[in-house]
Amino acid sequence: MTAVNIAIIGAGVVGKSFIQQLANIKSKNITYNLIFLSNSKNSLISNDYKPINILNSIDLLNNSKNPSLSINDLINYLKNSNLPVILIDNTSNQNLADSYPLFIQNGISIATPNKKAFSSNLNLWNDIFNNSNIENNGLIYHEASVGAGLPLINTLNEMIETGDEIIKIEGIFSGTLSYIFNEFSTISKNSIKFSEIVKIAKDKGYTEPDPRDDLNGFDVARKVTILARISGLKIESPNSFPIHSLIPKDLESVNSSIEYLEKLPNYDNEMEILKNNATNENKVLRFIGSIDVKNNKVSVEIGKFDYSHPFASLKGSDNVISIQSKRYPNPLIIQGAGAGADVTAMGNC
Ligand code: NHO
Repeated sequence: MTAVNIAIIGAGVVGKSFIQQLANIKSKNITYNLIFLSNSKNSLISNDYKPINILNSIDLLNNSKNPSLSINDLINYLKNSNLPVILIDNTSNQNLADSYPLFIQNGISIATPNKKAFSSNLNLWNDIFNNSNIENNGLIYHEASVGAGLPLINTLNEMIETGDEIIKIEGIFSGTLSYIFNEFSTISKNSIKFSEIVKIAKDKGYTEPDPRDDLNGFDVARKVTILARISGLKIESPNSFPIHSLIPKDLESVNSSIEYLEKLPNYDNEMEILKNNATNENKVLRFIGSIDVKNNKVSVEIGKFDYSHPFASLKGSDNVISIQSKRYPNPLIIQGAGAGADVTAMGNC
C-alpha cells in the first residue's frame, strides 16, 4: 500500500465537502494522510508529518490557535515530507495560484478547482505546465476548474495525447446561467421575464451573492480560456476574446445587487425580443462558450439552438459540453451537474 500526504488550503463550501470525501475515500492501493489544513484565519499542522484525524479536522481547525502559514513557509514544510505530497487548493486565491510553479518545482503536486492559475495570463499557464513536465517535479490536476467533476479535462487531455485533433468545443459552462436560460427560453412557450428568473435564481442560492458576477460572462470566459489552451490555442487572457455580458450597460455601475435587481425589469425588453425571435425560428436561447480550434476563434455569447439539439433539452443547472474532433465528427457530448459542492470536490479526488 502506497501512502501520500495531503495538504488542504480552504475549508469553505468545496473544502468541507472534499474533507468528507477524503475521509470516506475507497482506494485499494493508496492511503491518503492529512498533514495540513488551513483557511484564511487558522491552520492545523502536523509537525512530525503523522496523519491528522480527518473526521474531526474542521473542528480542530476552528479551535486552532495557529495562524495561516505564508506560502514560503508552507513550501518549506511540505518539501521536507518523507512521502509524496498533494496540495489541494480549495480557495479562489490569486497569490496562491501564482505560486503553483514554485510548489511544483519543489516536488509538490496540486489538485484544485481554482480557475485562477489556468485562466490568468498565458505565462503562468506555461510556467505551470512546463515545470510539471520535468522529472521529479510535482504534477497538476484541475478537473473541477471546468464543469465541476464532469469527466471533461482528463478526457480532452487523453484525446489530444493519443493524437486526436480537436475541431470545435461548444458548451454551457455555467450552472447559474444554465438554470436561468433553461427556465427563460423553453421549448413550450412561456411568458416569464428575464428579470423574474434572475431573481428566482438568486433566491434559490444559485447565483453569486451579486448575480452580476455570473451574468457578466467572465466565469464562463475563464472556463473557455482553460479549454482553449488545452486544445492548443494561445489565449493570452480571458479578456482577449469577445464576451457577451448580460448586464445592461446602465446597471454595470449601480452600487448594490439590490438596486441592480430592482432596476433589471426596466431592461427586460431586449431579452424578450431575442427570445421571441428564437421562438419564431423554433429555437431556444442558451448562453454558450465556443472554441473554434480550426479557425482560432473563441467567444462567450447567446446562441440559438433547434429544439432537437442536446443543449435545448438541458435541465436545472446542468452543464453540457460538445467536443467535435477528427475521431468524433459527430460530437462527443458530456452532460451532467456542473455546479455544487459535492460534484466540484469530487473533481479533486
Ligand atoms: P468558499 O466557500 O469561499 O471557500 C474558500 C475557502 O478558502 C475559505 O475557507 C477561506 O477561508 C479559504 N481561503 C481563502 N483565501 C485563503 C488563503 N489565502 N489562505 C488560506 N485559506 C484561504 O469558496 P468555495 O465555493 O468553496 O470555492 C472554492 C474554490 O472552488 C474556488 O476557487 C471556486 O471558484 C472553485 N469552484 C467552486 C464551485 C462551487 O460550486 N462552489 C464550482 C467550481 C469551482 O462547480 C462550481 C461552479 O462552477 C459554480 C459556478 N458558479 C457555476 O457554474 O454556476
